[in-house]
Amino acid sequence: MSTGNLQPTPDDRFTFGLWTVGWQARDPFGDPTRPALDPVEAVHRLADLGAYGVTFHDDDLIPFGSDAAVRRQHIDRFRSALDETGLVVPMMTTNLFTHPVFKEGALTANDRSVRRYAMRKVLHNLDLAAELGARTYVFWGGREGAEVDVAKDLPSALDRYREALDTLAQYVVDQGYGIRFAVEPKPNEPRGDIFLPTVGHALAFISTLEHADMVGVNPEVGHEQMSNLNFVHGIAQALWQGKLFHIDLNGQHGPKFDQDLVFGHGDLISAFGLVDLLENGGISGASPYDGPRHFDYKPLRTEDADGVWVSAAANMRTYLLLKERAHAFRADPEVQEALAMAGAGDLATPTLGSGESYQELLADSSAFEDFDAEARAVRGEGVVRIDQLMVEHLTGAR
Ligand SMILES: [Mn+2]
Repeated sequence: MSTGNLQPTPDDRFTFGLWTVGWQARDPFGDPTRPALDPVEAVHRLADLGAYGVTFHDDDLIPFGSDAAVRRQHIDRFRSALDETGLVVPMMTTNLFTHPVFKEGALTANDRSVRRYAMRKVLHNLDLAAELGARTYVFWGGREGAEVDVAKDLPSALDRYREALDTLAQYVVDQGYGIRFAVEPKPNEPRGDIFLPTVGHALAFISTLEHADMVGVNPEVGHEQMSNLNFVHGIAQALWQGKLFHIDLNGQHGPKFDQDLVFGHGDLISAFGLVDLLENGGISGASPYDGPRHFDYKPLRTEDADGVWVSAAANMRTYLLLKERAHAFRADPEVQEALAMAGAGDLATPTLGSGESYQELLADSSAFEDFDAEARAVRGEGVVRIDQLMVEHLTGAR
């Protein structure tokens, strides 16, 4: 096994949320284990580690309730740190979940005044997103959901969600901001159940929007795995539909609370498949994702400040290791032979011939009347050999 250069550079387009390295490790059962982190220090430390950019919720940078002068002070010193380091802000988002006013929902709260307040909070932060050059604006509706289904008019909640995104998208169009929206699915936590719980739900919802063309998804590894879903399949479909506008990379050990582990520190084989898909397009080699590789993780509560930066570096190093391993896997002649034996590349060939319709298919006796299903069924498909070759590349045995 050979490893190339594993030092991250801005060309790798690694980005981190301010709330990730800045997480003080307060959980439902325990107090913080780390002091607050100045966003300016976060920018410098991430730049030193080779990151490309930072992302944030409005309240990560500007404390909730700040007046205009204080708000501007926070923005200006953050902007200076960006200018000093060259870090960019490719994505921003709104905190519509921490303040108690959002306890019953934000854009989908029963209380219309809360909904109007939430929309204004987004509009305000969209102006800052444009000012800082963000290209993607994420909507994670952590409080958009319910614990008591009979206390919520569920179809109306989806109406109000759509109304909000239609209105906010119109604002972006009218202002000429050139920002795209990305809906982030999550099945539960903090709400008992959250609306738009999976990539599939989000894609279906987006198709109903007035500005559907400017709305995609921001899937997170752990969020899909919390639902026991295959994240690689979800990403493949989002890419296939041209809707992978952003991605949140982290780790998760199956269906349980949202662990937000370092990328690759959960299901490593799934992480390999994901990086292979993002970097190589999988077997087909079709258009890989070209957006930021964004880490949305939480440094373990066991770690001190030094451990935060060890974990930040670990996300990037793991991604680069998997990228290197995926390239080696694809380049291995034995892998290529095994894939050819399994006919993996044949799936890209259309089932009907050029110009063929169902009439020709009906007339083709070799397709049905003379097709020997019993004989075909006897042949092995050769998939396990490919799985083992992948594991050997992943473990450094090849
Ligand atoms: Mn998460």
